[in-house]
Amino acid sequence: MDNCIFCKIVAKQIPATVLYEDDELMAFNDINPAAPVHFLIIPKKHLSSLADAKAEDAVLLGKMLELAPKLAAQQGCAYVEHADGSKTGGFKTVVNTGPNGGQIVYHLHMHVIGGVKL
Ligand code: D5M
Repeated sequence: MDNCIFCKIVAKQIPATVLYEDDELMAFNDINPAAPVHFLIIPKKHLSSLADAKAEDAVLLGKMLELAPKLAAQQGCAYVEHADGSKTGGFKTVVNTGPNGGQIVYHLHMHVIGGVKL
């Protein structure tokens, strides 16, 4: 997508602090962080929003969800269930969709936010 800022990040045409990259996914820090940890996980393939995802994208969406806790842990936000049953850490995942969902960038992305109690 020519005019998509996240496609430009994927193409390395504009800079980002990249936390993870493979053939299908990329994760980078949000330029306007809402918390000490705030990064975005995107598919490299351009999908405008979650509403544009098709059944064939289900595995890709699953990979985004699976990556979130791994990268969150690397960023110091691991969710831990302790032996005594207590729970610590964790993070928030958000996918804004469309104007009423507060979506600003129309390339599907999952926010991962943490580092404070939200
Ligand atoms: O949020 C879009 C998010 O994308 C918002 O939190 C800012 C972030 N953003 C916008 N441009 C960049 C660049 N260039 N690098 C990193 N992060 C960026 P949403 O409201 O979900 O569409």
